[in-house]
Amino acid sequence: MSVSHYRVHGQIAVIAMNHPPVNGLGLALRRALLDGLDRAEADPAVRAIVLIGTDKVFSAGADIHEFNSPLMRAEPTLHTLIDAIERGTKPVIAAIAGACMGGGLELALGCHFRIARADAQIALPEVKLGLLPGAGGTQRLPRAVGVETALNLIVSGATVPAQQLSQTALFDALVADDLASGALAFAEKILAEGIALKRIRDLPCTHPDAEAYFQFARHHVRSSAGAFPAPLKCIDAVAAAVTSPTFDAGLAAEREAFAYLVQTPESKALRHVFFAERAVTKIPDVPEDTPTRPIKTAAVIGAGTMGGGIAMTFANAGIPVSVLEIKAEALERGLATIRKNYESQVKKGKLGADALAARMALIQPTLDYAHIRDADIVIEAVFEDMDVKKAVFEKLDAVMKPGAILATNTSTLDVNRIAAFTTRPEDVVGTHFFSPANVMRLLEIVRGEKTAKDVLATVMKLAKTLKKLPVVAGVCDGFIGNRMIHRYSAEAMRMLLEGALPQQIDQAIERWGMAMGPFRMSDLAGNDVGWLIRKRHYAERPQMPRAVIADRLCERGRFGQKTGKGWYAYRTGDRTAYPDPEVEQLIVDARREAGIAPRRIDDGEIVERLIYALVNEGARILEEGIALRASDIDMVYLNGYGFPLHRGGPMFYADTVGLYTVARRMRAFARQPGADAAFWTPAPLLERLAAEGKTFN
Ligand code: 3H9
Repeated sequence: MSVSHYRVHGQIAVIAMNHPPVNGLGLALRRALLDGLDRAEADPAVRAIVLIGTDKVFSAGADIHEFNSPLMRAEPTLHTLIDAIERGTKPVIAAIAGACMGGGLELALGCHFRIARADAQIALPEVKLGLLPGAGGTQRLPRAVGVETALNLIVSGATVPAQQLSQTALFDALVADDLASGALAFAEKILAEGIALKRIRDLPCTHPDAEAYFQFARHHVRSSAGAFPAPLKCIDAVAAAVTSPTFDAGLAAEREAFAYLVQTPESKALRHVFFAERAVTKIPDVPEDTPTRPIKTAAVIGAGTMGGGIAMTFANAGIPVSVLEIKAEALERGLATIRKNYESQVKKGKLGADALAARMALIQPTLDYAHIRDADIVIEAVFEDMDVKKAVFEKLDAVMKPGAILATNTSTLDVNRIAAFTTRPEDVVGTHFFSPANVMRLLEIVRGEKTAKDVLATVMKLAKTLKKLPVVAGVCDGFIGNRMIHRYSAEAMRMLLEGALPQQIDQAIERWGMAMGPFRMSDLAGNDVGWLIRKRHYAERPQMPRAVIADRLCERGRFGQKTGKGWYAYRTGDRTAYPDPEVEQLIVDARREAGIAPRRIDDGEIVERLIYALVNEGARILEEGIALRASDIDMVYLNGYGFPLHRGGPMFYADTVGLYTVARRMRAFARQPGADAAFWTPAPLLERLAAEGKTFN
C-alpha cells in the first residue's frame, strides 16, 4: 500500500499522508513526500501544494523505531525534506487534523502556511523520549509562538489543542469542518491574493530579558529533570534560537544536541518504555477484538488497606462499588480510612469537597453477601491465607450472578487452587493491586489455567478505565513482581551476613536510582508481610534455609514503620529511618553464629548483586512463560517497585550492560567464598542469549 497519495485539483496538488498507524515519518514516507513535492514543483500546471494527513493524525513525528537504526540518517532525512519544502518556490500549506506531534509539527513548521482544525493536537513531545525536537522545532516554534510559550511546550512535551495557539503565527486559519475542502479554499485564496511565501526561519526570535529568563528556566528545570539530560538540552537549544547569529547556526546547535541525546542510555530507556507500554496490553491468543463483559458495578471483599484502596480506585473511575466485611467494626474502620484518605486529598487541594461526597456516595458498605450478588466483578482482598480464601470463594460461587467475574487480589497464592474452590473457574482471575491501590499504577493480571479469554480481555479493558497499567502474569508463587523481589531481598539479607549494614545497602541502591532500598521498603510495607510468606514457605519446604536476621527482627515485633521499629528506628510523626544499634547487634550475632568473618562490600557490588538477582529470576519467569515478554517485566518494576525510569527496567538494564557481562558477573559471585552457587547460576535463558550475543528485549 502506498504511504501517500498525490492528486491534482485544478492548480493545486494535494499530497496526502496515509501511513498507518500514525503517519510516522520513516524513510518510506519521507521519500514519498519528497517525490510528491518534486513532482509538484516540476508541474507547471501546479501553483500551490497542500500537505495533509488523515482525520485522526497529521503525523506523530519521526518513526521512533528508526532511532536504533541507520535508517534515520538515510536520505532524504527529515531535515532534507523540511529544507526542500521551505526553499520551494510554490506555496506549501500544511492542513492539520488530529495529532501533529514532534517531527510532524516540525514538518508543518517548515511549510509556508498552516491551517488546522481547532481540536488538532499539537505537541513537541520529544523530551518524553529523552530527546529534543531535532528537525528545527526548537528554532522555528519560538519564532512562531514566542520564546516562552515554545519553551514551555518543548520542556514539558505537553499536548495542546490548536485552538490554544490560534492567535500566533503558527496558524494562518482554523477550519471548522471539512479540512480538505478548507485547505483547497485557503490555497485558492492565497493564489488569488498573490500572498508571498512565508518562511518561519525569516521571523525574528527575541526575548526582552533572555539571559535572566533562561537562567530562571534552567534553575526551575534542573530540580525536576533528575537523571535526564534532555530538559536542560531543550533549554539550551531554545536559547540558541535567540542568541545564535543566524538561523542555521541555531539549527546546527539543535542537531548536535539531538545527536548527543539520541544515543544516551536515558533516551534509549524512555524509547523502550514507550513501546513496552503499548506492547503490554497485547496478549497473543486473546485478539484485541475479543468481546468483553460489561462492568457497571463492582464489589470488594475486605475493607482493610488493600480492599479500601481498591474500592477508592473504582469510585475514582465513577464505578459504584460495594465493600463487604464480616464484622461491623471492621467495616466502619475501613470506611473511615477511605474517608480520611479522601479528606487528606481535599486538604492538599487534589480533590474538591463535592468530589469527595460524590466518591463516598459510590462506595456502599455492606455486611451481607446478598447485597453484592449482582455486581459485575467482585474482588477478594481478604487475609492472605488459603483457608480464608476458600471460604470466600465458595461463598461467592454460591451467591454471585452467572457471568460475574470473580477476582482475587492475592499477591502470592495459587490462583488455580482458588479457582478450583468454585464451580466456575473460567470466571476466576487474579487482579493483584499494589499498595496504596488507589495510587500505584501497576496491576498484575494473573491468568489462571482456566481463566476465560473474555474474562481476561474484560479485566485488561477495566484496568484502562481504572487508569492502571495491566501486566499479564501466569500462576506461580509471587507472580512476576513478588517472585523477583523475593530473590532481591534474599540477596540483601545475604549481604548483611557477609558484612554490609541495612543503611549501606539502602543508600547504595537508592543512589543508583531505586526509589527505596530493600530495608526501608520492607519497613514501609510491614516486615510481618514477608514473615508470613516465609513461614508458609518453611512449612512447605522444611529444608529451605532460614532468613535468620529477618525472622528475629519479627520475633521482636519490629514490623517496621507501623510499630516504630523495624530495620531502622522511627520517631513519632517522623518517617526518617534512623540506624539502630540493636539491629546492628542482631546482625553481628547472626554472623558470628554462622561463622562468617565480615568483609567490606563496596557499593558497586551491592548494586550488581541486587539487580542481577532480579534479572536472573526475571529470566526464569520469562522462560517459563509466566511473563509474556521481557518488557512486561520491566513494566512491573517501573510501575510497582520504584525502579528508576532512566534505567528502563531490570531486563532492559541487563541488556544495556550486555548479557555476557551479566552472566560472567553472576559466575564470579558464585565463586566467592561461602556463596550460594545455585543462586548465582545464570538462568538457562540468560546463558543462551549471552552465548548468542542477544538481548532479552
Ligand atoms: C521525533 O519526532 C524526533 C524529531 O524531532 C527529530 C527527528 C530527526 N513512531 O499511542 P498509540 C505507534 S520523535 C513509531 O497506541 P493513540 C505505537 O507504537 C517522535 N511508532 O495510539 C502504536 O503501535 P502498535 C515524537 C509510533 O491513538 C501505534 O502507533 N512523537 C509513533 O493512543 C498507535 O499508538 C511522539 O513522541 C512514532 N512516532 O495515540 C509521539 N507514535 O499499534 C508519540 C505512535 O504497534 N505518539 N506509534 O502498538 C503518541 O504520542 C501517540 O501514539 C499518539 C496516538 C498520540 C500519536
